[in-house]
Amino acid sequence: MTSRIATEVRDLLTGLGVSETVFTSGDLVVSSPIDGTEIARVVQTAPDAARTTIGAAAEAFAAWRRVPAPRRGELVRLLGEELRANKDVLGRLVTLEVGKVPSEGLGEVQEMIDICDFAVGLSRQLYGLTIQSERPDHRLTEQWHPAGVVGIISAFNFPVAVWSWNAALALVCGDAILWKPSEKAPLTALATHALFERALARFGDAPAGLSALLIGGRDIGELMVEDARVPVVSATGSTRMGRDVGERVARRFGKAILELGGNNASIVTPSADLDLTLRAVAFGAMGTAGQRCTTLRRLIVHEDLYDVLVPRLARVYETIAVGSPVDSEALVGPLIDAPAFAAMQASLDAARAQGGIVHGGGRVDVNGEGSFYARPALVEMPGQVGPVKEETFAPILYVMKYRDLSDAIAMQNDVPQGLSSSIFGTDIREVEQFLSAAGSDCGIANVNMGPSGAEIGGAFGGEKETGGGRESGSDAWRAYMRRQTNAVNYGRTVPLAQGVKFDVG
Ligand code: UN1
Repeated sequence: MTSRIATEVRDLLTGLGVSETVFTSGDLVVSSPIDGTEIARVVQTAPDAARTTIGAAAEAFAAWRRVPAPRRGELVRLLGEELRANKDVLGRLVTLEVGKVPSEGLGEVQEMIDICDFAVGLSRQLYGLTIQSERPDHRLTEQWHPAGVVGIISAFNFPVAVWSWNAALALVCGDAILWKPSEKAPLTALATHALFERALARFGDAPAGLSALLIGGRDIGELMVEDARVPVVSATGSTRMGRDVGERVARRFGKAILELGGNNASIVTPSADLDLTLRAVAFGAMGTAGQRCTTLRRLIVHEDLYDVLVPRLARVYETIAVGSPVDSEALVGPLIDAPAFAAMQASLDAARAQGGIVHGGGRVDVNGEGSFYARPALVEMPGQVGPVKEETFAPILYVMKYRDLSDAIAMQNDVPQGLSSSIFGTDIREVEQFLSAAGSDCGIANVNMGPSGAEIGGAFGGEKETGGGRESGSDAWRAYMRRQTNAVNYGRTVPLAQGVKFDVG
């Protein structure tokens, strides 16, 4: 029997022009986490077809790199227009396929629109440098050229926005793109690509093969990772996956942009505004059902505040609405699948074994056996031990005490991951210590907000096991181009650098 979610998904996808065969006659089974029902069977890309697609992308690149960048920006501007016009449809599909509550589904599409706007502006920039030459009548410059085919591997939790961060930049930078979406979220990828194809049709003369989807499991991703025709691979997902991708891409001297695990902490100092802190912590730790790389997972609270803040927080955890994103106004939707729920329970058991006091965390029956909803868990921990140092992709917030800010910062940094972090406080000395070179070691460090929910304007990514890549705003575009230094002699002699003489008379 076709579920009501399957019917809605079918109507939305066909409305965008995706052929029904593509998502009903394959063997990649997709279920909605909302009620666990099967919603599609997507056709996977065969390995041979994937190799041909990579070849076509390489050919498209050869043409696209010669198109002036502002003209390339026009394609991304049209993509942004399609996304604006179809924000509701794509946002709804994000909700249906991965279970995000409506405002977060729509927010994800807004993030795509924002990066398109940003990239359009960039298409008239992509600045190089001029450098003063030490030689007379010489000019020294640096310019940026397109890098080649960019392979994008994305995760289920931001099934479309992370693609757009990479795609919008890569396209204006003159690259061709390939996209291997998460096996758990191929439908939103099909929808996004249909919108991209509309933009292409309106654009008119983009080379065939400029962008393609590679749908399937790990083996299809590996084809891209191993292929020297793909000089840049941008991968979002687990540290385990990223270590493998990074090593393989490096072995063939390709470049990897890695955005991997986070184990993000916030420090609550004595000068914090507690009402603000409470709201920000709630969104940071429970938003997206704890399934963001940037989710707040560790709260390090000054001992003088602990007995005030933690009971207030526990009340929010007890009362926050957990429920279906389509049938309720709940702020916390489902976990993606059964393994995610099992991992959450395993971490809670491990925390208990280490002396943790667990509030919440149990299963909430919303739509029966096949779907996995959980009450977010607040866990008081005696110290930073066991599961606290791991990333469990679920709504678990470990709370710990500190006395000196330096100890709190050391604790915040004492995990393998280095994506995001934040401090709550109004004492400028404490805040600046946290932001200083001896402060947070993460790629993102915020003040009076949680670690998640970044705008696209800043560079996004993190250090240590988070992988070191940067995507999205600021100068992240450079990773999608290759740098070339140009020295030009416009004189009539051959003066050598460093005063070297080589006079052949
Ligand atoms: C992710 O979880 O992979 O900063 C990306 C945020 C979002 C992006 C998260 N803008 O939380």
